Amino acid sequence: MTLVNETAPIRLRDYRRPDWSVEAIELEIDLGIDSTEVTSRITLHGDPAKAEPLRLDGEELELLTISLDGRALNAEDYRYEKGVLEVSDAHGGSVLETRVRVQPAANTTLEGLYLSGSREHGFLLTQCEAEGFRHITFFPDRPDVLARFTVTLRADRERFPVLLAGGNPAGSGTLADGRHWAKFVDPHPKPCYLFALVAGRLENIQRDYLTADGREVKLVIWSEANVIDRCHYALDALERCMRWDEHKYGRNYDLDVFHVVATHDFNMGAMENKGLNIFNAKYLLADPDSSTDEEYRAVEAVVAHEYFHNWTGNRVTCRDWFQLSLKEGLTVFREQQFSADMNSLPLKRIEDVALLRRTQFPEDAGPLAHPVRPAEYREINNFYTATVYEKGSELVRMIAGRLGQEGFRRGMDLYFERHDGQAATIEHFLSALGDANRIDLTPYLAWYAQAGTPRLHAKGEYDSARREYTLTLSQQTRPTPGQPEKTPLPIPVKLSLFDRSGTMLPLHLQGDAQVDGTERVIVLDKPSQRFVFKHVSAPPVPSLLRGFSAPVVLECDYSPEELALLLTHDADGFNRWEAGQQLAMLAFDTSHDGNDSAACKAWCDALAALFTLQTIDDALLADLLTPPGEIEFADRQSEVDPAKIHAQRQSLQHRLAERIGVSDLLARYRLLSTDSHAQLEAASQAKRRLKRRVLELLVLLDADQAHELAAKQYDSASGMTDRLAALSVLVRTNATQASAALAHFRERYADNPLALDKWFTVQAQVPGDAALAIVQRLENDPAFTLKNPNRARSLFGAFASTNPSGFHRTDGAGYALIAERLAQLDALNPQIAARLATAFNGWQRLEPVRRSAARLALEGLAQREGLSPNLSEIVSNVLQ
Ligand code: 0A1
Ligand code: ZN
Repeated sequence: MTLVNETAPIRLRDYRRPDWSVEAIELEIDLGIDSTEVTSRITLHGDPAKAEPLRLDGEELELLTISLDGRALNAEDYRYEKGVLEVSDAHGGSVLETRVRVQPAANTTLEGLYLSGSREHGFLLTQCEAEGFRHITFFPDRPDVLARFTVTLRADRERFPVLLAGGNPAGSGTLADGRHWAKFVDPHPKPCYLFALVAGRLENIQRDYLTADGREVKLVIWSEANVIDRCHYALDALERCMRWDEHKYGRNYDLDVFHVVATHDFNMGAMENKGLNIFNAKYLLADPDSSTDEEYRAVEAVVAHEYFHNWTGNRVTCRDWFQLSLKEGLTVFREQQFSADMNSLPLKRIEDVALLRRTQFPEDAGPLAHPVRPAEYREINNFYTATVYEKGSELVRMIAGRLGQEGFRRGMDLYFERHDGQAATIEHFLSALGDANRIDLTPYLAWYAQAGTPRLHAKGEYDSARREYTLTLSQQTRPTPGQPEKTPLPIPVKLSLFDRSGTMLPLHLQGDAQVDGTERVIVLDKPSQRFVFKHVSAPPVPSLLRGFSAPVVLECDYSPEELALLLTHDADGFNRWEAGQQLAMLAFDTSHDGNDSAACKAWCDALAALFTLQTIDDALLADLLTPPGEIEFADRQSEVDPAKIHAQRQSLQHRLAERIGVSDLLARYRLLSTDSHAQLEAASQAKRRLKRRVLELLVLLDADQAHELAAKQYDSASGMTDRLAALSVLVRTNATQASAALAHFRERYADNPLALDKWFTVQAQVPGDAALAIVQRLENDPAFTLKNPNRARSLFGAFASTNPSGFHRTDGAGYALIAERLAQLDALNPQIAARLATAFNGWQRLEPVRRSAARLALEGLAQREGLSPNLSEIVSNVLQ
């Protein structure tokens, strides 16, 4: 099967420094919904010796006028075709002025300048990362061209009372005909992907902030009037993360104002534009009535993520888009540290590792696998992936662990000192961290260059005569597309040894002069290595990869008893959870046709004991009681039957519920229900989390009773967490009470799109064959639209990417529906279509019937005329 993909890939090894630099850009923008005129004056510097003609990027721009150093250019002086404006006579020191027209309201891609909301009430905004600026004006649209931006916005005052751009305000005033203007100057040179503007009728909340180095800053959050009351939590979170960055990394904010704007129409989570962050409303608005506890945490995390970019991304930016993880992996890591500090370290680690396994491991194991620093791409927007973000963060974490807290801070200080104001590479980052600590970190570069999740095999042998324990570690990474051969990587393995009573043993590694605590890191950097521990008096149980010290799959022949011991005794919450996950995997692999294996028994017994003990934090207990997800189980199988996986996982949970027993579950549910206020305190959140889990177990044993409780919980819930948990149990288990609750929810949240998204999602996640008809009914709901990314994701994304037993029908109707909608979506918004298409990742490992149905749908899609480069790249890669 060949798919025509005419564009040649862009390769990392072809990188060349820009021929032209831009000292400054002055923009004058006359805003209108249908037509906006952009005048740009750029001061260029080029090396006259090189004599390359000036080439600027520009997509779908209507060129009105063009002049060089004040002289209007003739048709023979320039050429504009295929997204490039070439000007023949430019020389070092030239000023090029262009005037172009763009059409915001007609722009459905949500890239460049576009309209959010309706023509009457909506507002204008921009999204430039990665290559959106070329949809606004002509410019060298690459991150290694940094320029000083001066921006003047002009618009009708009545229709666009608020005018915002990045940088510091530098004046505003009135014009004739009811128009007004506002000017902004950004003192920090920046790449054009960090440019932003916003214009419309917006309200704000604000607060004064004094930075640690004494700058008075205005923090302002903007949104449409009807949701401005839901922005307070984000403003608090912003202040918290600013303080944290000052304290933890010594980084201060560097402009006089920091604007944050919420929009319902956004392709991604949020965007770190310098001084003017723009957020998907989903990650900015929060209130107890319509946001769950998880959503509160997500708002805090994303606000922090975007703010942290001001240093890791903006002050030090990326030389080219291959270095994307330089800013993203590092910023995700910083956000994870912050969230752990604000909430709970083990819970955050559990959440992040579970996310990595659910999203990044499957990516790394299939046709879309790519290194954290890819070597080539066609469409850069397709590389905002779990690998670049989440695995990238794990790499930073490994390195930070190697350097220790102080060493990492020293390294980061040197990184900022050396590269502030520059466009840097992963090599620069590793050199700074290494140099500050006199350590050679270049071996870690291989992690950035090699795709695939390494398998770490561990085997322990105890020699009672010598009282020695030998741990043999070996590593292997399977081939990935374009990378048949793999090299061994440095894998830091944090470990402890436990005796059979659950006590940690002192560690005396052969070669060390003495005992070195009860937890330490050993580094495997060869295909295989032996580590000998001395003075071990009895066969120990190793606790390996503590805190998930490296992003690998651990293969270790634990017995069920050994895992149960760790699940019961490990003092570290994360490792306790991890032991439970491994034990559940073992139980899953060994229990068939209702026969409980030893592993299943051990898992249920250990959890039932922890359940009654009541000494563990409620939230951690909720996580312990949750087996790995269906996607994680599927990831380990060579021939996947999603319906079977769903059934087997359900039966595992059924066993657990039985082992705990109805009466204990009920008693605990009642106990947890006494705290019914939707408070944000950790203890209240933890109760809600456990209550949901208990209800989910209860419904497996006694559906009628659980449905009654759920219906009551739905009616009396004081916040969204309890309400949605109850609704989800009712809907997923087909309760008679479900339809009334759904109707109520629909009505109650008719004017709240973020809440309504959840209404679509719970229904799209009904397991099994019932899901398809539900999805088909819902797409005809008047509130459904493909034009809004959140809404499209809430239905089709939830169905195709998070409901394996619903999407992967044997008749292929799930695939056919999604393929059809992908084609429609692609015509509106290629970025969103391409992302949804990744739901097909892994189809090659489906059992034969589903596999051929999936192939048919994908090939049909591939053959359609006029697919965007975004979608066709994903479809052709997935099909390989
Ligand atoms: N840099 C943003 C992510 C982002 C990427 C692309 C976008 O538009 C195509 C928008 C946002 C972040 O990491 O938060
Ligand atoms: Zn980011």
